Formats: sequence, structure tokens, C-alpha cells
Amino acid sequence: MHLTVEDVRSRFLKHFDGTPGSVYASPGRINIIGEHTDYNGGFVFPGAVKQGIIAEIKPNGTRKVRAYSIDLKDYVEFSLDDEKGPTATHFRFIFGICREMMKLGVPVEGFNTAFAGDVPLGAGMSSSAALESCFAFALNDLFGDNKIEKFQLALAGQATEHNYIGCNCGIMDQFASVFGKAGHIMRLDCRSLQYKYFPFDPKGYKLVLLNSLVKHELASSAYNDRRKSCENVVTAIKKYHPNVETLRDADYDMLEQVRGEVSAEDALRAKYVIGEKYRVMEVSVALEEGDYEEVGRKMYDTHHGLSKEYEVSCPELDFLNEVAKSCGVTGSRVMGGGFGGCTINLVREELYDNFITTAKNAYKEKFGKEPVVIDVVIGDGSRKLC
Ligand code: GAF
Repeated sequence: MHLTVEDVRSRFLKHFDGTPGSVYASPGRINIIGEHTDYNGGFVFPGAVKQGIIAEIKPNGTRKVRAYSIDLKDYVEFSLDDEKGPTATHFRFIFGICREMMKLGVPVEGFNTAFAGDVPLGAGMSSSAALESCFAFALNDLFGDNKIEKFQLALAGQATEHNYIGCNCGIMDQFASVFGKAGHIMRLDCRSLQYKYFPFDPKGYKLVLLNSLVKHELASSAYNDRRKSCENVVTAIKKYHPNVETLRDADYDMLEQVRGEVSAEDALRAKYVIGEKYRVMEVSVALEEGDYEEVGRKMYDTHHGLSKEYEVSCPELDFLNEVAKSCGVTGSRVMGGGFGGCTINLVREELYDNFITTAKNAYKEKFGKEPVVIDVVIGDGSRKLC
């Protein structure tokens, strides 16, 4: 589905009083490498995608937000001064962002909004960050004279996840959604929030996602558990190396030093994160040199770590990864938080058709459904459309 301004506007006009507001968009994201490194203070390589959220918004002169989800055909009305807010998750993102923007000093007032998205839900492409970033950007524009800096908009989105959704996520998704740039990925240092854009145009290759259509019900609590494991290991290492703030500062020797003091599971999780830290630096060099075969090898290594050490894969994603390997795909791995969602695949153009056909047929035979194919087009970040 390709979502347009017209789709959203027609529903906004129908649902509210017939006069238009302003329209904003924010994208989902892909990530080349650097998975579960963001909340460990490390590096990530995300880019925005063309799929995202579009919202039409118009101040209504009250303290009330009236929000209509076009996709879910669901409507809510809540007060900006309410402490608790709505219970439905899709509206909690909006409530949370309003409250976080108010904390930043933006004099948010009531508004009517209709919104829709074409980022597949639960696919690991970060539809939630798209929603948060869209409203953060819009509220800053409509009520804040655009005084809040863009990195703070991303942080407000992350705070929404922590404070209103219960997911202790890192900063990658919101940052990529706000700062995305067409044709570019970025190397983001999640500790300093310094970033650098890289043109991403791997000549002779395609980047394609295969959505396994698996959604993990408890993804958020399992994600928080992973983060806790990393923190446990840092606490142990800190006793010997007080300067270690996050696993970014740790190495394999330090992990060995505390192996008897942390659970085997926590140690295995930390091993993955330390390995990923080195892979990310190697990929950074490979990208600068245009060595996509090396990028691909590291993607496979990351998949192995995510599956066997961090344990955020699932049989369906492991299967798709194996199919990619057997088809000679350059690089393939589970993308995003995991527990379902997509694999991201870097594939030589001449192998693309065979890979897609083989993956569809093999997956259908094994799991009774075809994976959804999403060709990646790297798009722009949060913006006003009209
Ligand atoms: C999810 C989180 F929201 C991100 O912050 C990041 O940790 C990612 O999982 C894994 O790299 O998308």
C-alpha cells in the first residue's frame, strides 16, 4: 500500500468539521547493522524508509485531543491535562508525545487529528517511532515555533516508549525517523548522538526485507529483559573497571573476568553485544570502501549472534536466513528488536528474482504462508507535507 496525503485528508475532512489542517509525515526505518547496540551506548546504521505515518492535524481551541486512527477505524478523545490518558496503545503514543512535548516547554493545545500508516505493524520497521516522531515534529511546528531541536524530538519519542508504553528502547528508531535523508543511511553514535550520513547506493545490489509475518506477543517484556541482562553485566564489570558505563566500553577480557559473577544467560547476551560492537566498526570501514561483500558477511555474523546468543530470532527468521544463504545472498539477518518481523537482505541484482521466488515457495511449504517482500527505498525523515 502506498499512502498519500489525499487518503488522509479526505478522512480528516469527513471525520471532523470539513476544514483542512496541516499534514505531516514521518517514516519507519531499516538498519544495516548495529542491533541492540543503541541502549548499550554503541553505534547503529539506520536509514529511513519511504513507508511511514501521515497525520493531518488542526488545533481545535480546547484542551482536548480528538484522534481518529484511519487504519483501525478507532476514535478517542482525551484531555491534555489528564494524567493517565487513553488505554489503546495506538492512542497512547499520541498522548505520551503530547505530555513529553509539554515537559519540554511546548505550549501544546487541543487538536483534531486523523492519521494512517503504511509501515507494516510488528515487522521490526518501527511503526511506533514513525508515529511518535510524526506528532513530535508536528506539535513543535504547530505550537512550539519549531524551537525544540530535532534530537530532542527523537528523545521525546523515546521517552514516550519508556514512560507510556513500557518499552525501554534505545534511541535508534526515533532518531532515524526524525533525521532520515533520502538515499542515505547514517552512522549514529548512540552515546553522543553525533551522526554522519553515508550515501547508500550499492551498485549491483538490492536491499530487500522479507516479512515473516510473525509477531511476538511479549516482545516488549523480552526486549526489556535483554536490556536488563546487559545492565547486569555492566554492574559486575564496573566493580573492576569503574569507567565502564555501558557494554560499549567493555571487551571480551572484561566479560571473562566477571563470568562467575553473572548468570550464563547474561554473559551470553553480553558476548553478542561486544561482538556486534566490533562488527559495526568493521562495517563502517567496509561501507566507506564500498565493500558490500564484507558488509554482507558481517550481516550473517550478526544474525548468528542474534539467534544463538542474544536469542531474539525465531524458527521462521532462521529459516529465511538459511534460504538466503543457500541462494547466495550477500548478507541476511533479522532486523530490529527481533522476536518476529523481517529479515533484511543484501542481494546481488542477478540473484534477486531467484531468491524471492525460492524464499516464497520454501516458506510457504514450511509455514503455510508466503513472506511479504518489501523492496527498500531510503526516504526522508519527519517533515511537513502541506
Ligand atoms: C527496537 C528498539 F526500539 C531500538 O531502540 C533498538 O534497540 C532495536 O530494537 C534493536 O536494535 O527497534
